[in-house]
Amino acid sequence: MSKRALVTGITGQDGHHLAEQLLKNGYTVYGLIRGQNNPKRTAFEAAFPAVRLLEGDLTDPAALVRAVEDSDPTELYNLGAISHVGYSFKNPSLTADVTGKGVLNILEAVRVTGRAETTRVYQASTSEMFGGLDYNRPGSGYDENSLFHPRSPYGVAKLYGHWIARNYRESYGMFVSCGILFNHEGEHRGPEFVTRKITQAVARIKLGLQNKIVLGDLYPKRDWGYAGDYVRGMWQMLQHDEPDDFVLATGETHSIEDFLTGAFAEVGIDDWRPYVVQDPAFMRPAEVDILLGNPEKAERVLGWRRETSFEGLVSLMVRNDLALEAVHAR
Ligand code: NAP
Ligand code: F7E
Repeated sequence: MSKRALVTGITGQDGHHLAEQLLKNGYTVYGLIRGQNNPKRTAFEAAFPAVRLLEGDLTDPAALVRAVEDSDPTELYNLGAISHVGYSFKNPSLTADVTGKGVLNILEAVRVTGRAETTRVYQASTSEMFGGLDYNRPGSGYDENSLFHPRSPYGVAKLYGHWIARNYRESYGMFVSCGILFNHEGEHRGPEFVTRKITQAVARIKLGLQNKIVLGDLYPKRDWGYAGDYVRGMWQMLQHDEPDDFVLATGETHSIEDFLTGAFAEVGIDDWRPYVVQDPAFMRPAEVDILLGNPEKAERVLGWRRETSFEGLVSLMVRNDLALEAVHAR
């Protein structure tokens, strides 16, 4: 049987890794692209000439119906979202429309086109739904049964997406699986996220192109893994016999200070403090203090394993940015 995947958010970090993996697995891959002149289109088309791009926005139900009809997907990966937590505080209504109601729009597009029984759907849920507060923080890490307490408009919108996905599974018998993914990073991470912001700055400092890096809070802890490992887990969820929810995480947590230490050490700098300035502009009205996930279920049921360590991730990202920034240093 021919395998066809429709990926929303294909121009994002995970979309890049997933497109690579699906093409390798023999899928015909369709990607949703938005905007009348999306500047990422040219670069994406050059990197992935085999991917068929379809126009559409998650807030436009008719466009989603067209995209589903045109691609007739056996698998649909809903990765599209406003995904930046800080930005979601400044644009809460837009975040609700895209990250929350967009999930409903995509599920409806599958259902009203008569594909409820034939298209398997992956919903990109997130550890931000847990909130990282003391009262609901299990020692062994958050798992599929932990309490939710989202701490941002992004987390709240994602929780709506998570529950509407579960509701379509229960109401219409649709194969909809939610991956509750903890932070995952890599060479395609957007520069607005803290890990990439640090590795780009470290590379530029090493090459004499920049002196300082301006950050917000440094104490929060995250369970950081490598995006390439996590998209493999998304695919495994849709190959499983039953739709279900799965946490993907490393089971380790590190502070931003730990990330700074590792990234600066990679270029031979022992003390990062002289290079870092803190600015409240990068702090959030409510912070998620600590995230730690427990991937036991995904490991046991799906056979998922993460292959890249925290140290390997930091090193990979710094080396990637050193190579990219070296062009500007010449
Ligand atoms: P990302 O790099 O920010 O990519 C987001 C994608 O969504 C981009 O392709 C973006 O398109 C698209 N998008 C934004 N608004 C849209 C709209 N109105 N209609 C259609 N598409 C829209 O995010 P990511 O890191 O790859 O994450 C993928 C998904 O997993 C997201 O849903 C994110 O919330 C979730 N997630 C991520 C993590 C993580 O640590 N990375 C963890 C848990 C869950 P443009 O390129 O045109 O802007
Ligand atoms: O922040 C702190 C910030 O923006 C991490 C998204 O993929 O993962 C991601 O959300 C931490 C926070 O990621 C800066 O306050 C300090 O404590 O890299 P981030 P995030 O908020 O954890 C989850 C799982 C998702 O689902 C999201 O889509 O770093 N921080 N200084 C900073 N953060 C940023 N961005 N920039 C700073 O200058």
